Amino acid sequence: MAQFQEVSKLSSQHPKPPGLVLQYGTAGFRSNAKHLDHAMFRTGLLATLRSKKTKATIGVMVTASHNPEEDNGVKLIDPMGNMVTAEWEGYATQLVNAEQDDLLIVLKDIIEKETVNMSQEANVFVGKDTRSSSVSLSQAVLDGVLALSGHSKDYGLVTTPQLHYMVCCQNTQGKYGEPTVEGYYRKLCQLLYSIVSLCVCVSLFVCFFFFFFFSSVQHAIHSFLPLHLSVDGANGIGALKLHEMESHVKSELQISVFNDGSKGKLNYECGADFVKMQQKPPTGMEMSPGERCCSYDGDADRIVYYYTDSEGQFHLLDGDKIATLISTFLKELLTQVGLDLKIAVVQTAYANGSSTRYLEDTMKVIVRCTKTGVKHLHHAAQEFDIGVYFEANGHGTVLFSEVAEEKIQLLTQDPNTNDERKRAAQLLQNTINVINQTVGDAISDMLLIEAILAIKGMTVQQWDAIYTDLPNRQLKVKVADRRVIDTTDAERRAVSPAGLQEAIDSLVKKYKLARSFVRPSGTEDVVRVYAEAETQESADALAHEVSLAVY
Ligand code: 16G
Ligand code: ZN
Repeated sequence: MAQFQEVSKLSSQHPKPPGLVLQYGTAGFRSNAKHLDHAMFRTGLLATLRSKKTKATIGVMVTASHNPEEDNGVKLIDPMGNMVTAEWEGYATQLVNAEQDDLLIVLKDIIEKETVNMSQEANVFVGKDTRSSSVSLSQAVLDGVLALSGHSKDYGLVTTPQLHYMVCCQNTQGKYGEPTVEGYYRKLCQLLYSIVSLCVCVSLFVCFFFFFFFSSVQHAIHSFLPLHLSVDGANGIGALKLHEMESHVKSELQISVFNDGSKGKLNYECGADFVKMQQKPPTGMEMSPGERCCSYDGDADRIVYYYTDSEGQFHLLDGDKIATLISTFLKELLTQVGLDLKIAVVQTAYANGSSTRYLEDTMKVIVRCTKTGVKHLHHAAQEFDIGVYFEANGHGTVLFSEVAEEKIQLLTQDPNTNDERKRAAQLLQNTINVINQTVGDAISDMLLIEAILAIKGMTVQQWDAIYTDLPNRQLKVKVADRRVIDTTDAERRAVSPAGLQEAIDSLVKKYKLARSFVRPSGTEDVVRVYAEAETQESADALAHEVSLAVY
């Protein structure tokens, strides 16, 4: 077939280094950019097949997120903006690892197994981050789509969540929004305006209720507008996009962008991963005591907040604190509207023990723990009316079931609902719209957090004080073969090698409020060790002792 001749011809321009093996993991394919040209071309092929199979638009994002500038990676996005299924992850690994002469055999095998109708049209959206290698690598993806006569749309420089959003908009015929970057800003920012204006209404209402004078009402309005925030853009795509968005929110939110890529290197001593792992501010950021700051990662799907206090002490508000703020806000609104919707928070084993205790014991919210990796959290969150999921590293979002969305929308239109209830329903409705439900999104999460803080009249210090994190430490250990470690119970217990869990258990017993686990990394050739305890010294010592037990 002519189609396959084109694949042969173009694939010879993107040859596979013989013997190289890559694995499609939680972050897609990720490696040094030098090894990825063939993987990109072949991911373009597979995206085209997936599009034919699903009769929908598929996304391909070229990024290595928080990895160093020299690395790159690629990830497929399914029609509703989700990650691809496990089966197709398997096909991706098979196709990318096929030696040059076997490529067509493996390709035809996938077509046959999935009964792909090759005469079906295919559409693929492609996006890339700011890495210098992303230019040629995204071209390789486009070549792959072309080789199977698929249509492609190159969005160029976009954040990962923006591309997820475009794919979802396209496949829902605009129901989710308009599949353009401008449409994305308009959707997200308009909601900030209305959330803030509703907040003004709430302030007016509260002030009226307490018989405050008009002047104090004015004060209440002006005391939080515009909001001020310093953002570390990790010298990546997030910084570019914040500059693009600035004009949309000028009078509501003033953003000072640091590490915007004009001087520094991508993710180098900056970005959400650096700040979370090092528990210190990024370089290149000017911070005054008490000032609210946040960091994005290299593809802007993660966010963490922080501030320094008057003594210069650094305080981190990670994904757990964000999940707590958002779920508390949503739970309060649900109580106000009187809707009986099941809300849950989904975390991983990395969630700080204090956050889990606070959510379960004080907030009385259902908490679920899943394996690391967004798809696991996303999947678990789908089981509830409202599922708030966040990894401690700052990747997360909120999912609303169709039933929840319908009930909330009905309330906003119900003529028999009183004003206070209607306002709360309207806030819920606006919250739904500001959230990127396809995947964690630093820009969307930031706009929501800023709105919540404004509505609650809360400072970053008050948010931080909701609960106190247990001191913790993460270490990585290099071992001969990390796959000998197998885990169960959402990665909280090791089942192999024999004796390891017993060793961890007896070490944990030595410390107060202690917990520790080990798991093989899905993105690096290391074993990760996590420990928390009553004091930083204990957490450090426990992490060290557990890492010795791993050898
Ligand atoms: C990937 C995952 C992230 C997870 C991280 C863990 C996605 C989109 N990303 O970046 O959620 O926290 O891997 O890395 O799923 P690790 O396995 O090396 O600890
Ligand atoms: Zn990322």
